[in-house]
Amino acid sequence: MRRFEIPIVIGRPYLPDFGAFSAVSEEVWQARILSNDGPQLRKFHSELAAYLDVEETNLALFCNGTTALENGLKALGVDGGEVITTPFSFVGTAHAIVRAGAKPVFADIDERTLCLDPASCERLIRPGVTKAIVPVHVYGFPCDVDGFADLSRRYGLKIVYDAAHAFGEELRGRHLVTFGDMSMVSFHPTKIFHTCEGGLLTFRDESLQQRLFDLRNFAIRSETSCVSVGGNAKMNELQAVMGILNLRVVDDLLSCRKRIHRAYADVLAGMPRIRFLSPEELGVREFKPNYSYCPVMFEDFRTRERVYGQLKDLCNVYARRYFYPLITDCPSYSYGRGTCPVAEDAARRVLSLPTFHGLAPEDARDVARDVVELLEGRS
Ligand code: T4K
Repeated sequence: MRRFEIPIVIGRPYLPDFGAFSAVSEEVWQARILSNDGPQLRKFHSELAAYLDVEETNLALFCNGTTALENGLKALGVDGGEVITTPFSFVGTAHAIVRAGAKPVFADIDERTLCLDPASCERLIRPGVTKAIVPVHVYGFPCDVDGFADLSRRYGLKIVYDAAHAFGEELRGRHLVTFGDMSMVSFHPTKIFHTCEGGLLTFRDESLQQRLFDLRNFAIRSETSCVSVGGNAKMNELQAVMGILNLRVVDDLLSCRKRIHRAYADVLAGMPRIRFLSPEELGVREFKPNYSYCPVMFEDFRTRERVYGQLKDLCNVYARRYFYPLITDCPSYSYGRGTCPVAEDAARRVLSLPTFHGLAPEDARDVARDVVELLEGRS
């Protein structure tokens, strides 16, 4: 068994060369524009639109992903209604729904993809009360986009994807983060592509953009005009600089994750007593994954807890139990506890293994071997 000298943490942000960052930041210093839709933000907005192959009218940048989702839901008018979502996600997904003035209602997940199950959602739809569904592309695994499009058509509901994990992925030749009525992407440092903190909304209906800009900047449109109520959710110029630089190396960021994922798969795929969750195993056609997470499913809670603890204590490896506890285990959402058995089971058995730009594939392979040895050992 290998004990790493330097701790292997779950993730570390990629950082561009400091010289390159200061060179572009020099422009910020010269301009002394630090926020409020400055030149770097506008440049990043255009470059992102080009990368995602969407019109500039169909996206909006925010200070973080949770705020983006909250404002997106506000713009779609979910206030006072119910929004169906998954308990198997980061708690920010549910918080955004509440902060947009709606009640999250929790449906169960598909046991293969761990993403929200459209059939489970359909049972919870209340005509006139349910306003939207927020499925999450968990670990970057694509939701059943056809199933949700069908629900949207039949019940007139908005589909807003939490695509926090899905940057860089393509489904049927289109960026996964452009599906649905709206999609939110997180640019947090723990994500493949980041802007220190940051968030993005892409949306189908371009008329939403003005409303989103209003929500983002106090609804101020000019020195003398404030048209409604808005907050402050702006991305600043240095965040945008980070985004511009990281976008230049996005292919490298993606291929590095692929190499790490492959190293884990070499050891873990097909192993008895565990399931290494991989996009290949899901068999989604015409899908280009980003390999943003490397989750393993153990046979039971006790084994997961033991391996998680021993990886830390014996190997100096800091895996994380994303997503445990479930959102419905948090006091604010406990009304959903016991209603989603598949999610409850998955949360107790899953473990995300470290993956980040700079993690050597040989080290990932050793982490995987440690997992296997611990699994075979006795508690
Ligand atoms: N929806 C979903 C499905 C999400 O996963 C998230 C965020 C959101 C919505 C909300 O998007 P944002 O509003 O965040 O844009 C992390 C992140 O804080 C969170 O953004 C993320 N999901 C969640 C899955 O993971 P923690 O509690 O694991 O973060 P933390 O501080 O323990 O850091 C993890 C590791 O990364 C540590 O080993 C330290 C390292 N790290 C972290 C930061 C922030 C660094 O090396 N440098 C850093 O700057 O939550």
